[in-house]
Amino acid sequence: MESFRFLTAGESHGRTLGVTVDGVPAGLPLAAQDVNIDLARRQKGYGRGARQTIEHDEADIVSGVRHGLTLGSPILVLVANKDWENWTTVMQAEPLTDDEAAALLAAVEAGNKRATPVTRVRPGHADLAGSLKYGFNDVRNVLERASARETAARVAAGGVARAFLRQLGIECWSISAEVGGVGLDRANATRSREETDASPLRCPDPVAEAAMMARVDEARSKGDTVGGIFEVAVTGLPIGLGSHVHWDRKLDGALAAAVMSINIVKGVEFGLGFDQTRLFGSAVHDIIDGRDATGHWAHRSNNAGGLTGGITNGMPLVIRGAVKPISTLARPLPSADLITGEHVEKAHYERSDICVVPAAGVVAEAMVMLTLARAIIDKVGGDSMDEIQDSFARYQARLAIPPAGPIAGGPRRRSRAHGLTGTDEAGSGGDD
Ligand code: EPS
Repeated sequence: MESFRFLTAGESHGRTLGVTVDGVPAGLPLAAQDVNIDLARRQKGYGRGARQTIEHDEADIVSGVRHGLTLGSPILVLVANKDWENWTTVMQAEPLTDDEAAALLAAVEAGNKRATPVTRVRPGHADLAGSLKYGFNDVRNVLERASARETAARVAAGGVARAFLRQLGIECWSISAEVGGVGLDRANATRSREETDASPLRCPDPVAEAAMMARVDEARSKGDTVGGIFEVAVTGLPIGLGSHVHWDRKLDGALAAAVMSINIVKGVEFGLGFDQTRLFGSAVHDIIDGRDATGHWAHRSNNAGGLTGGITNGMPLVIRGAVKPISTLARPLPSADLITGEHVEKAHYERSDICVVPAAGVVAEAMVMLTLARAIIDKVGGDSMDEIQDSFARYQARLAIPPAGPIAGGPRRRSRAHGLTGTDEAGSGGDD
């Protein structure tokens, strides 16, 4: 059975978001506060929209945990939408009564934007393809779920994975590496993790951050949006998560799929990423210095980003995601109407964000942590934290033990006929 699998539910302006996380081991200490820290981090960032001033995302853990410890049963976490109270009839799950339908129609006639069906599709959003695919005549039926509001539920699930990974000494964190074409300078990355988390764009380089903020201001003043690049790093991973033996067991593939699935992400790279295509192999591959006394294998660099052959190699995992500029523009692009099919001067506009690079980084942390938690349980197995911690420690101790030297031709086999150690025939291939 797959561990740490999860399903989210909820519309952006519906009553609540929710996530079920299944396959979490029993005995993991977990409280809402563990999850709330990440929910709050996801809401922040210079260039975030007005919605974040309405919401105060908080986890309501309703199942799978008893007296602060997980039970091994599915964990259901709800994150209420405070904005729901402004959308009750527009978004209600129950069929409308005649009176409610008449009130909604009257609201449309009075010019209420929330009540009015959306038909002018936004370029870059799921509006057009989603409406045609599902046969909708109101784009709201698509945009409510396509909205990145759903990522709050993923972050809630990620909080559970973070609690699990912490028990094994594994830490995951992200930064904004680029916003609106302005990149950080690693030589100026002087901020601590706490300072970075508290900074407007979660960038460790204060000089670059000021220029990034200027780009956000420029976009805002033009009714436009900006994208960028986030970087997720994970420390404390053992060698050996994932596998080289088959495409769907390669951990880089699983991580890339997890990060690519984030609403706004258009590209994923590990370590040196696309830059390595322009270098000679000798400048790319991380020289291995050897095993130290603790069993750690030192590499001189980490251009591979912590994974080789689809397997973690003991170096920090480094993943970057390309964030496209938000597709809802305050100065909308020309588009077309879903019903008439005709060109319109302005696409639909609905309150939105200017820049979500720091928030996307927090969502990527969640997706990465959920994928790693699954990979760890795949590797060491176990239903309870005690079991997992024991087998995780045993596996790491085993990595520190030098393997026996190889015997050319393989170990000698026993002869079936005589039950004796075979002769030279059993181990052919030696050339000493
Ligand atoms: C978001 C909430 C949404 C948007 C944004 C992400 O809130 P509202 O639509 O009520 O303003 O700010 O959604 C999108 C980027 C999108 O494309 O729909 C959130 O909580 O992250």
